[in-house]
Amino acid sequence: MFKKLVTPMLIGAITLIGAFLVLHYNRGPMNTVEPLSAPIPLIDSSIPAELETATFALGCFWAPDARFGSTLGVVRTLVGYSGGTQANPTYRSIGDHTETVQIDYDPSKISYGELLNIFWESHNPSHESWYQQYKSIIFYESEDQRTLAHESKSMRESELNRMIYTEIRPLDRFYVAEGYHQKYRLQQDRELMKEFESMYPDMGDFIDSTAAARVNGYLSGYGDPEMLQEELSQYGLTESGAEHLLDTFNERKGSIYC
Ligand code: MHO
Repeated sequence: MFKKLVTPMLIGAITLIGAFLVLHYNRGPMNTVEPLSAPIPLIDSSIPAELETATFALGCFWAPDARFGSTLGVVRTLVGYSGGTQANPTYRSIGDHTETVQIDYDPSKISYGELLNIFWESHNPSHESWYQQYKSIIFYESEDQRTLAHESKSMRESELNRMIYTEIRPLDRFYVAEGYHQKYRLQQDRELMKEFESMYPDMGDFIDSTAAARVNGYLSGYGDPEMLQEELSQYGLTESGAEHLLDTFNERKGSIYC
C-alpha cells in the first residue's frame, strides 16, 4: 500500500519541480518586474518641423559632439564616419574615413554661418592632421552650404593670416558610429546616464535627444550658463540629477579630453 503511493507521489513531485524550473528560466531572472520608464524630457517633446543638417569633421568627434550639442538652436547631434570609400566603416576598421559630427539644427535659431564660426573656433584648422581619421573637412549638402563654406574659409584664412588645411567636399555617405561613441561624456557619467536610460531605454531615442546632447555638452565643459539655467527644468532630470549637472558645470569639473 505504502509503496504503491510513493511512486506516483514521487513522479508528481518531480513533475512539479520540473514545471517550476522550466517556467522560472523561461521568464528570465530580470523580467519579473517591468521597469517603469521615466517620461521624456520636455525639450524633446516638441521638435521644430523644419530642421537643416550640417556635417563637419574636426578631429576626434567626442568633443565636437559636445560642443555643438550645447549650442542653442542645435536639436540633434550624431557622430559617425564620412569621406572615405570603405563600405561600413567602424571605429576599429575606419579605413579611409574621417571622424565626423552631424548636426540637425533649427535655422530660425541658428544659421549655417554661425555653425561655421563654431567649427573654426573649435579646432586648429591651420594644423594639418597626419591621420585621415582626424582631418578637418566641411561636408556640404547644398550649393548654399558650399558657397558659405568657401567664403568663411577665406575670411578665416585672412583673419589668421595662415594657410588653412580644411577641405570642402560634398557629403557622400555618413556612417553612424557605434553607440558607445555617441554623447560620449554623458555615457561616462553613471548617475546621469541612469536617468537617461530610464527616459530612453532605446539607444536610438537617446542619440536623438536634445536633452542628452545638451547634458553631454555641459558635462564636457561647454555651453552657456544662462542657457543651462533657462533650459535645465526641460531636460527631464531628477532634482539630484540636475544638482549634479550644475555642480559639474559650475565647479568646472566638466571636461572632455578629445
Ligand atoms: N585617443 C582617443 C581617441 C578617441 S577617438 C573617438 C582614445 O582612443 O581614447 O578618436
